[in-house]
Amino acid sequence: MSKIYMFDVDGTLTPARTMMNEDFRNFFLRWSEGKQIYLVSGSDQEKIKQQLPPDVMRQCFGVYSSMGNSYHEGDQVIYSIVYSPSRELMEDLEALVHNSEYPIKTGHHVEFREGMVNFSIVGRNADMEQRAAYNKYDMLHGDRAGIVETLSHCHPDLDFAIGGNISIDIYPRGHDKSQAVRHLRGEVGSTPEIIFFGDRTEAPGNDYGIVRALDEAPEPSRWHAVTKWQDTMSILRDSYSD
Ligand code: M1P
Repeated sequence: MSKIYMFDVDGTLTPARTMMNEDFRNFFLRWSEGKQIYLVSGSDQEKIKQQLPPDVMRQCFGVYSSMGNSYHEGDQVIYSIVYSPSRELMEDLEALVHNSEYPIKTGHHVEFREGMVNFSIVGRNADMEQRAAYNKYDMLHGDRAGIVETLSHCHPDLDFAIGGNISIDIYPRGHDKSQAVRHLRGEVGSTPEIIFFGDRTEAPGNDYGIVRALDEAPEPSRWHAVTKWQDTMSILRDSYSD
């Protein structure tokens, strides 16, 4: 085996929290035949399965979810890391929601996942319209970047990363997507080339940890920064069709 392909999900294979496009699904099924594919997402396993059809999931040898804090092969959980956020962090998140000038708060602001929490000012109950409105506000005001900066100062033991359209992933320092690369290298026991696709490859994006790990590792690797699934599809078709 000469190449391993790793894909982020939201923003890379699908729009955030949205089903995979049907044309891309058909292309991906053909393209991935005989290839070694892994997913590495900030999302949990359940959300990934809502967005990627079962036939696409079956093409994936393994799925690193919750920033690589959990790993599945098919329905089998291979590992899952436990994390309990501190009372101080929970109070800070509550205060941020309370004091935010953003007017729409839909509830479910903190979601507990394996090894991490996901935090959102508008709340994970937001519908698509509310998600789009918050995302527009965030792009205009840098809301999430400001929150990441504030929280990073108060909690130096934690990492805060932006992924998707409305939320921030929070986890113990270093427990980012680089875990997937380290685990995979250990499992495979050889040095195949890793090729990664992600949409948040710049700090504080939640793909930054994995691309940094790939750049620093002595083993061969490549990564591609995309902004939407169409970019991923074009790169796969143009550069990895063999
Ligand atoms: O992969 C990062 C995040 O992508 C989506 O984020 P949002 O809800 O902010 O659009 C979600 O899948 C989220 O769970 C995930 O952490």
